[in-house]
Amino acid sequence: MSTVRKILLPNWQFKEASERTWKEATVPGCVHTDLLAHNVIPDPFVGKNELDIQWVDKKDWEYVSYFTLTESDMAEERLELILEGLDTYADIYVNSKQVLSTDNMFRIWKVDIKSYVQEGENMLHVYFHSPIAHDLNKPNELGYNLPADNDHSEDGGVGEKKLSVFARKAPYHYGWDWGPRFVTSGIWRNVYIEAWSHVCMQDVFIEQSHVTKEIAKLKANVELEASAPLAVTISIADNNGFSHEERIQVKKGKQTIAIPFSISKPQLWWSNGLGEPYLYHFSIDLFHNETLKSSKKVKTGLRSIRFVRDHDQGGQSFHFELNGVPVFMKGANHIPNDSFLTRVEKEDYEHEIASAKASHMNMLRVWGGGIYEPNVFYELCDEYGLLVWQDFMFACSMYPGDKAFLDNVEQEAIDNVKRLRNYACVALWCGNNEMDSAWAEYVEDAGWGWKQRYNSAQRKAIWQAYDQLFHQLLPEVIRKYDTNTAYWPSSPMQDLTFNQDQHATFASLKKGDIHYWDVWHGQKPLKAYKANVGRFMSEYGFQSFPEERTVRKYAEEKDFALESDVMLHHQKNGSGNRLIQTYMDMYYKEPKDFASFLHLSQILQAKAIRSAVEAHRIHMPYCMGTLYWQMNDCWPVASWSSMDYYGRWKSLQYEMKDRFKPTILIVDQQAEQVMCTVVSDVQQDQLANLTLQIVSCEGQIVLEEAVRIEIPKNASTKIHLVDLKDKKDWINNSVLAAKLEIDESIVDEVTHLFVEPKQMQLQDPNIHVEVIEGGIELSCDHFAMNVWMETKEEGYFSSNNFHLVPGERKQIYFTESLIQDQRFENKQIPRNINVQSMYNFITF
Ligand code: BMA
Repeated sequence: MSTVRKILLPNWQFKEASERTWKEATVPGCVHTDLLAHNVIPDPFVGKNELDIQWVDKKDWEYVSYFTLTESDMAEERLELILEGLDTYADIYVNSKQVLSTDNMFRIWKVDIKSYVQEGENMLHVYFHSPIAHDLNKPNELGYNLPADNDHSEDGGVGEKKLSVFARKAPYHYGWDWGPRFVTSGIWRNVYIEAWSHVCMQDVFIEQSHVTKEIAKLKANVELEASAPLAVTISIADNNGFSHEERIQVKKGKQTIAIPFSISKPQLWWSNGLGEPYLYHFSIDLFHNETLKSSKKVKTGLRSIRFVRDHDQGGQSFHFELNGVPVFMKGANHIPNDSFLTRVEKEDYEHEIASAKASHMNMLRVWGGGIYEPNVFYELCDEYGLLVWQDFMFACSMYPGDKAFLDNVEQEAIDNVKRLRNYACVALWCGNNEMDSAWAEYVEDAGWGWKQRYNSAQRKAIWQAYDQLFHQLLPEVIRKYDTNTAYWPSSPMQDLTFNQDQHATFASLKKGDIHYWDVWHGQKPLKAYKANVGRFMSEYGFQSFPEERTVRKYAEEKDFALESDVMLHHQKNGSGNRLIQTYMDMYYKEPKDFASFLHLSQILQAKAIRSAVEAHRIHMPYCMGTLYWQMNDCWPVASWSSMDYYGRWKSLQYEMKDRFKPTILIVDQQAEQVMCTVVSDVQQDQLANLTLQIVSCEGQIVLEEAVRIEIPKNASTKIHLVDLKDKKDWINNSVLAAKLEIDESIVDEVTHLFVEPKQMQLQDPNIHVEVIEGGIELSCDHFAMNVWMETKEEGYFSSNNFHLVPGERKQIYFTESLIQDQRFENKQIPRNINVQSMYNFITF
């Protein structure tokens, strides 16, 4: 009796259904990347090529693999074909007989093909129906279009028909306000045959019923199938010498066996900033008569996560408690890393997650318009200590509610909850993105104007579908399959009240989470961030352009104008360019050329999000989380991201690395007073020295103060006030340089401008760069605003986009890889460094 074996399927080929010749294919992959590899389509990301390859999604595509089975393969009782991801409408044939038909990209498909195969050569044939042709008639069948504001149906040549909502397929494939429309087809995750006899473990869930530093009470829920009753032994062991064994009589068929066990004095898993994200490596082995029959490995961290929504003075809390500690969440919203998902390698995920860690983040939100990410994403979040807010894949649309659709979604939810529930990082399941507030059932004049498009029967049907899906079906799946993780129906939302208090509106900052878009979409000035702080800010954002190097990947020199066709094509938010320009005029002088404009847009974005983050952190513990929109990009484009498609850090990423530090000083000017506040995420009280200097642009110290302060743990504390009365004459020719020192090391530095940047009297700063032990040191002769360093080689600086005051010496470290070095300790010296500052970017 052998153990369960995996048989891989080799040598894939593909073709368009009406064609004859098969071509080599990559699996996992998709039609677009295979066509690109054969030069059938041009690079989809260059120029306006997107529009020329919309034909791909109107065709059917076929994939085939010839595989060999041996005599011993054939001797197994079961040969289960497992398809971990098919995008999307596919018929699967084994040796020309249909074994399966699929309709959901997010599900895992499994079928026993024993009776269809033979010893020797066999054929697996996957026929993909065009997702567009498949769903084209759905709006007619339903009698109306469902709202789906981001679906670029016109670009796809299907007019008004919003088909994205009918397909259980990544919503962003149909276009978004930062993404192109590429409706892919393909085998996007692994395909293999699992060969076994007698008994096979399908899944092991290590349920964490009760975890404290004294004891972790756990339960291994082992899901297995046996072809006949059998006496087995199941052993559970970890990497620390713990082991536990149980003898069990299994019955014929599928069953789940619960094996309780406990680990005393467990080493807990902590999120970034609070401690080590320690992981246990569990091996679960199933034996029959001393022979190993089936085994599984589960790597997980032991921790308790509580989603706390207690009534309090301010309304109702919205925060996460990790191992009993209330944690302020700092992070961003994550979107898929590519329009073509299988191009995303482990290194790409790791670069993103290492960037998040280097930026002192502790949470990423996997947003509902993308995908349930592959295991590697969550493994890395576990390893790096990043908590995950996990949306189900529904966003900014309303969806059908027929039984077939709901059954399909239920299975999708089960598959993904089971796949992800072992990861220590998963902190919250959330039903959808912005649907509760966009529809706004209980407030007639709230929402995005969707309800009014329908008659009362249609309205009722649409809301009923919503209610069933997000208030019944999904929470029920969580209750059954992931008991210990909380569920939140929609982001943003106040509370599930079934009345007008349910929806998040900007008037209600007292409970629930908030997507604050009055700055940007609502065109309010940046100071509006300060007045609109809720209990948890799960979205807010500000666009910028990627750097010139990245723009050159899609545009040629001749396109280098904001309103050129190509630049506009890579700006998917209709008002985007106008908004960038309007805000830029408010705060900055005119950029001197196109390249400077690109960079100034990044400086502007960093300024905007900095002011939001400071407003949120200053209001801790009233506000207990800030996740800006958005971390990454799926192609090179103007967007709200902090790092571009190539993983290059925009000014914003550096700003976040600075503003998400565990202990920060916030300098806030209101009229003639400047208030200094210290926010600390550190779990101990600290003693510090605060030094304040008012320095003129030429380097003269106008005023100096030093105070000794106490910083309470995990709190925001106002510590010092500077009065600006009578000091008006030097205000646009000097800055406030503040330093916070603990045990003789500087934990934070802030250079505060008393006026808007465009009012500053800038002169050539004459920046000096000196090589020092393991890094470089910068100094200047005249105030240098928004110093920006670039190198030819790809790399990251320990700090960038900072102001430099004459007399100050700033040490900078550099790394070529954040995966190797998130703390910039490897001390690489950047070559060919180019240092500029605001003085170089603007016209005078
Ligand atoms: C948020 C997101 C996305 C969108 C972004 C920018 O609300 O949920 O739908 O891309 O705004 O508009």
